[in-house]
Amino acid sequence: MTERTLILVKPDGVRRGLSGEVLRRVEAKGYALVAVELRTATPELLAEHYAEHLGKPFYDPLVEFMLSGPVLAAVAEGERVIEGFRSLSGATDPTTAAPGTIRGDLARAWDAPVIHNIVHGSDSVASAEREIGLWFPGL
Ligand code: DAT
Ligand code: MG
Repeated sequence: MTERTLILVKPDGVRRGLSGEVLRRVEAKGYALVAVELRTATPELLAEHYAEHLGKPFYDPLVEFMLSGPVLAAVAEGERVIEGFRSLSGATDPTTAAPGTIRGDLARAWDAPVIHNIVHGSDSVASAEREIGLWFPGL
């Protein structure tokens, strides 16, 4: 089924100049970019985006990290792209994310209270619809 997913290159990825590398991998895999925009998040947007993590020990550091610089927000489209981009991203913990994945190739553990892992990708059809609506209300 053709789907859309929300992709964020997080502030660590933008700072390190990896936005193009992430988009390159998405396009090389065969997904189409529907929207791409460099944005600065707001506390209100992140409170909605990360609502599922409210109350967890890493929640405040996560929001602070996501506000630490611009993010590249993108929407990609394709057959099973939600699952496909999660597969391209690799596991949440970049130390053990498989080589060949974005996180496995490009990130490692940092001495920080929150994991820095370069990208966000929606994890289900419901999350993708919700997150695209938050970041790109015009789509
Ligand atoms: P993912 O981004 O792989 O979907 P998630 O939704 O569980 O992972 O968590 C959102 C982000 O929060 C994740 O990309 C990095 C950070 N994070 C998750 N679990 C963490 C933990 N145990 N300690 C520190 N940061 C964490
Ligand atoms: Mg998640």
